[in-house]
Amino acid sequence: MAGNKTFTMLKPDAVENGYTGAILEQITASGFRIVAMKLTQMTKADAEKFYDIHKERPFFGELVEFMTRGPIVAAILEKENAVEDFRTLIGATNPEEAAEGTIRKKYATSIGENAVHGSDSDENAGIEGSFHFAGREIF
Ligand code: RTP
Ligand code: MG
Repeated sequence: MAGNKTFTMLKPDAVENGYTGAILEQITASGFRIVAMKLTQMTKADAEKFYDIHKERPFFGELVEFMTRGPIVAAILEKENAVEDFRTLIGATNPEEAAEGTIRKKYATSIGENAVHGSDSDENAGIEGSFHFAGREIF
């Protein structure tokens, strides 16, 4: 079923700030169906592996530190055109550049602590979903 799933994480800042319910409400109200979900915390090794593509970037250490400092909500979402539509819903990486009404505009703190992750391709959605969930956890 390529093309209709994406993977998301509500990042530690969003969970700490008590935005979990509001963000999930906006996601489901926007037509995404939750097909897998859990509260979990990544280890340093998990985060380094998940963000391997960014390992040469100057913010890598900060990103791993941030993503491991507390629990996240990991979820797989289903909707037609899921990857692209979800990235539209969350808005630009930097909340200052994110469109009005987007999740990052409303709930992100900074470019680093930006409340939510969204997969950037169908291929990565599959890889990232499998990183966090076993087959029997996906409905
Ligand atoms: P994400 O992967 O979390 O959905 O975000 P994205 O595609 O919009 O951004 P990406 O370029 O993939 O960067 C991944 C995450 O790294 C942190 N970041 N910090 N300090 C900085 O300049 C900086 N740039 C990126 C953010 O948490 C970003 O979401
Ligand atoms: Mg990305």
